[in-house]
Amino acid sequence: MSRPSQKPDAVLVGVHLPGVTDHEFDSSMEELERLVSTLGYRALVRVTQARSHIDAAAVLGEGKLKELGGLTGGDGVVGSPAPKKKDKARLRRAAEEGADATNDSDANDDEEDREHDREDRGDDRRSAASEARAALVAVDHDLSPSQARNLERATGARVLDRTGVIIEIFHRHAKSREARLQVEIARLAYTAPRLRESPGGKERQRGRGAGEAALELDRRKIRDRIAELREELAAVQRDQDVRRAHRRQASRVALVGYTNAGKSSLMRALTGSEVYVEDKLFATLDTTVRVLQPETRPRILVSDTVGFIKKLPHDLVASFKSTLDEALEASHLLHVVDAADPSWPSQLEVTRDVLQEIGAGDVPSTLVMNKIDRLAPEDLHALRVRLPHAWFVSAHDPADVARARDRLIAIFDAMYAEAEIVVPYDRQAVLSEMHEAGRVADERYDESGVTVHFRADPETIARVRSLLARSRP
Ligand SMILES: Nc1nc2c(ncn2[C@@H]2O[C@H](COP(=O)(O)OP(=O)(O)OP(=O)(O)O)[C@@H](O)[C@H]2O)c(=O)[nH]1
Ligand SMILES: [Mg+2]
Repeated sequence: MSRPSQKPDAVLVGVHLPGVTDHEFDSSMEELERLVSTLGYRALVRVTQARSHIDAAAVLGEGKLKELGGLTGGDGVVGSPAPKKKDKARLRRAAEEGADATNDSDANDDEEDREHDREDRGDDRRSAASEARAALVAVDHDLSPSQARNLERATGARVLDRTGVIIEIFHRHAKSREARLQVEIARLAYTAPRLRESPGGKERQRGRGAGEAALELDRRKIRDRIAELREELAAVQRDQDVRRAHRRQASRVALVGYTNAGKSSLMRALTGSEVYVEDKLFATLDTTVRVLQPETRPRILVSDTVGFIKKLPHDLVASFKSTLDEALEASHLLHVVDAADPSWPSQLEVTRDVLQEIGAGDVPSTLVMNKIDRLAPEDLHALRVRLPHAWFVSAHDPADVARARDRLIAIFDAMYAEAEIVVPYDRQAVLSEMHEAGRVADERYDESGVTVHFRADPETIARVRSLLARSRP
């Protein structure tokens, strides 16, 4: 299936609703553009329309829909016949791969259709490679299954809403077992309600029981699968809890913030590690933990976390909560903001909202305005006046990073308490643990043991005391 070369790879669709400012609308479309290019689409065009409401049938009004159809090779009319068999098979394959949960909805699909689909399958596989770059229509509003179906028919293209795009990105980028399981759960939860109008599902392809019965079977299978995945996830997380427990005594800081703010870059700079940095949305989908370098006593652990985004699908928020548990356990958050992005205030707000939602709203935090190398001096000055308590850094500037490190150490230092502790001679293992977990000074030796001046966070002091108390005869 060859594609005329003038066709764009993807079309971004947005309706400018009343009450939405030009800036809000533009930055939302820009973000959708970045999301879609993260998926690998290159030639992008926008089809936007100012309208009092989102059209119930196909989002856009008639004229605009025609324009859209012209760009993608469809006829741009609601009520167009279903996509050709090959297209349908492609769409279904995408759905089965989890690449796309929003499309290929067809309530009227009948047994005869399915027969044809089945016959066409071998053919479709052969053409899969050439179809890989088929056009995408990405819509910046949530689509109902019927809107997705209508748009698909009018455009002859694959249709995704923002949620669908985000889920696909997560699906492609998740690396660790935990992240993969979480994405799969979110994806299935997103697919299940849309099944009503979908002809997908391998079970029905086998033709056993049509209609409702088959639909029920699909739904039950999805529910069972989700339950299975949740169990697997719980096991993986138990493992991680054990690992986390080992780290618990350390001082922790988590880098949180909107996607692409520069969290991983800052993490890299602070810890000298090779975490994944890319100018893409959601480059980081797993939490990584590294030691602040050069090492301090006690050591300070830094976690990098998944970035937030507006309209993050609720299921993903819920399922990524555990990825963010690392952050929740931190005693301090560095909230990283891309100061060079004019949308930073709304990105800041989104991050705060999501933190609140996952129960991290009360963790003390510092605002870190990043990428100041991209700001004009007068803009930087205005920001400094506006945000007197924020840190202003460029993750690319070693002097800024060194300063951030010092301030971070000072924050933890202020949380530490001090105590005189006597460690009996037969408990030297505790003493070496204290050296790991805090600062030990003034060692004085007498008959009862070593008396030290110990500086560490209050929990560590309490833990050391109870360790020593336990050994008393
Ligand atoms: N000019 C400039 N670019 C920066 C700075 N910090 C990060 N970047 C760039 O911004 C892009 C995103 O950086 P990342 O560190 O991957 O951002 P992130 O917050 O980890 O993003 P996600 O993992 O996607 O949430 C990369 O291209 C970085 O090189 C900075 O201080 N100045
Ligand atoms: Mg990152």
